Amino acid sequence: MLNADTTDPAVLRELIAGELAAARERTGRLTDCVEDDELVAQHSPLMSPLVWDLAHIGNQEELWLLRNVGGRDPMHPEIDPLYDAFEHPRSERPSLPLLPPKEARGYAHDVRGRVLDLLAASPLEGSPLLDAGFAFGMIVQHEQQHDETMLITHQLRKGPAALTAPAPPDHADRLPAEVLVPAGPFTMGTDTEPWALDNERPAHRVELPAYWLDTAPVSNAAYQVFIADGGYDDPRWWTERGWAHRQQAGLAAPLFWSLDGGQWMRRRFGTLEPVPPREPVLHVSWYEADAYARWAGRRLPTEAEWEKAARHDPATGRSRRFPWGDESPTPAHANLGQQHLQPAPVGSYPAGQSPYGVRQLIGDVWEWTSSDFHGYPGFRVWPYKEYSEVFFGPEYKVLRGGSFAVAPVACRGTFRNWDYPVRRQIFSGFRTARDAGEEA
Ligand code: AVJ
Ligand code: FE
Repeated sequence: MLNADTTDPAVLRELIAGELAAARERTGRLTDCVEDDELVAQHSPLMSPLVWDLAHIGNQEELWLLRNVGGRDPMHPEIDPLYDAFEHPRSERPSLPLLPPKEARGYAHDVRGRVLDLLAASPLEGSPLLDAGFAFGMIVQHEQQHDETMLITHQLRKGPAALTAPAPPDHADRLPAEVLVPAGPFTMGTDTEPWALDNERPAHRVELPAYWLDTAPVSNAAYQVFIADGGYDDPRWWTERGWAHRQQAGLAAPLFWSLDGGQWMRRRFGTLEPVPPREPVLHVSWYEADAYARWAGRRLPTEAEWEKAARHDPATGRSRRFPWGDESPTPAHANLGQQHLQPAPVGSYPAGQSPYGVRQLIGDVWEWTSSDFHGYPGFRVWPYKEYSEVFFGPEYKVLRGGSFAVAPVACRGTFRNWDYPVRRQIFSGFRTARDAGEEA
């Protein structure tokens, strides 16, 4: 994977080609495992038909790499509006005259062939879009992000399992429940990560008071205590909006959970199974995460608290790319890349822990933070305002750290995701925090 020292264009070209191939391999796995009727069907009004994602991936790649970088003419200008995410909301997409599966695959394949020719001839420097292969990196991350979106569609899909994967390794340790992060400044965001997206920039100093942070994400077992204690029925734990939503949506447990006798069950990619007590809780909304934290006498961490715990190295005062250091993720560090279709038990991944001893910040489950999605001080749109800026504001909450569904190339200590506080079809969990106050 790319880092700031990768400057040799031949090395960079090979790396980009590898990342493009890896993304397409994943896209293939997600779309070759079901019949055409399932590719064109809408499995949930929250999601596009899989065949839309497929052609949209090709269309964005054509737009940014062939047209903007390569200066080529549009291949099929008439289809552009169909695949513009801002022209048609997801709920409308099944009624559009979309490319059928064979044509969608063919289009993405044609684009890719031309992109590989372009890459072979590109100096990968000389303009902001080309420097360090940024536009290629952005497109690789875009495809991988849609691969996560498509995995969410698979989770929402009814019917028997289409995807399988081995369980993650179970190396969970018994650890202290929380760690203390002492007061002090740290560097949030980045100026040096070559493929960082606009909302991760610029690097800036943030001063934080001391706080305690959960060593690992909140487990299903812990969450079940909240349920059993009547947490869903007690408005004291919920914000006003959260309570209104809980009432109106009839929330009583995480999405995909059901009670069978006294046993909580969950549906996971087409299989009904007992809820595993030691796994991080998954498929909860921000409102549920926030209510749990309040019930536990705690709160969600701010985005800055999450990032300091994940990146700050107290020995050097520097912020690093990942909790374990600057090296790219390996399977020993984190549960990423859809290698396993579920999170690992809480307390896993000793090699991935941060200097403060915090585990599973990267991978496993996206973690809700208390923060609204805003640009950092000095934010500049790059290269288009529809990636981040149009979403800035109080309606969206920030999630950090990536899930088992996120590719390493689209995951780092600075990466920011966002969604509405009601959403829970995403691979979302959380951990809690509290002020350290006088004791620190
Ligand atoms: C960053 C995950 C919120 O899926 O809406 C994909 C990523 N942007 N295509 C999304 C994205 C354009 C985005 N998230
Ligand atoms: Fe997209």
